[in-house]
Amino acid sequence: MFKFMWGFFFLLQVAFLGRSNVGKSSLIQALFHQCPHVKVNISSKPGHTKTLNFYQVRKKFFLIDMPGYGYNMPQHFASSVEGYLQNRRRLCRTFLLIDSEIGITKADNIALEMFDEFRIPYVLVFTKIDKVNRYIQLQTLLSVLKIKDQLSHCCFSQPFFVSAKIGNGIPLLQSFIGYITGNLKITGH
Ligand SMILES: Nc1nc2c(ncn2[C@@H]2O[C@H](COP(=O)(O)OP(=O)(O)O)[C@@H](O)[C@H]2O)c(=O)[nH]1
Ligand SMILES: [Mg+2]
Repeated sequence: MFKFMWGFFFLLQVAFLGRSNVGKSSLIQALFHQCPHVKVNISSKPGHTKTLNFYQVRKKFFLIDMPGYGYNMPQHFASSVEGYLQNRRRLCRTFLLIDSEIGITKADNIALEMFDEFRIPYVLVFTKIDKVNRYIQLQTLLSVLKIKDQLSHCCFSQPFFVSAKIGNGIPLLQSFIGYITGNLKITGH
C-alpha cells in the first residue's frame, strides 16, 4: 500500500478516455496484459467503468482507465474526470479513444474542448479497426485532417489506429507510451 502511495505521488501517469463502449478497457488489456497488476474489467454492458481506475505498471508509471461518457454516464463524471484533469500533476498524456465505426461524435467534441480549456496534451486513438475496411480508415484519417485547425496544439499530430481484438497498432502504441513516460530511449532522431 505504501509503495502504491509513493508511486501515486511520484510516477508519471497516462489516461485513457472516451465514449462508453469505445474499447478503453479492451485496449488497456491489450497494451498491458503482461503486467501483473493491470486487471481491467471488460463488459458487454456499456457504462461498466464508473470511477477512475488507477493501475501501476511495473513501478514505472500509472495508467488510468476513466469512466466513459455518453451512455449511462455516472453523475459524478464531471467532478471525477474534470476534477482530476484540472488538478492533474503527473499526467503526461491523455489518450482520447474514438470508435472507428462511429467516428468523432458531439460528445467527443466536448472532450476535445475540455482538453483545450485545461491545456491537456492528448493523442487521438481510433479503436476497433478490425471492424472497418481500409477505405473507412482512410476517410477517418481525412476527417481528422479536415478538423486539424480546430484541434489545438495540445493534440499530437499523429493519430493511432488500433484493434484490441487482433492486435493491429498495439506494439507501436506500447512503444509510444514507453517513450513518453521516459521508459524507452530513442536515439538518432
Ligand atoms: N471487434 C472489436 N471489438 C472490440 C475491440 N475493442 C473492444 N471491443 C468490444 O467492444 C465492447 C466494449 O469494450 P470495452 O473495452 O469494455 O469498452 P469501454 O466501455 O470503453 O471500456 C466489448 O464488447 C469489446 O469486446 C476491438 O478492437 N475490436
Ligand atoms: Mg471500461
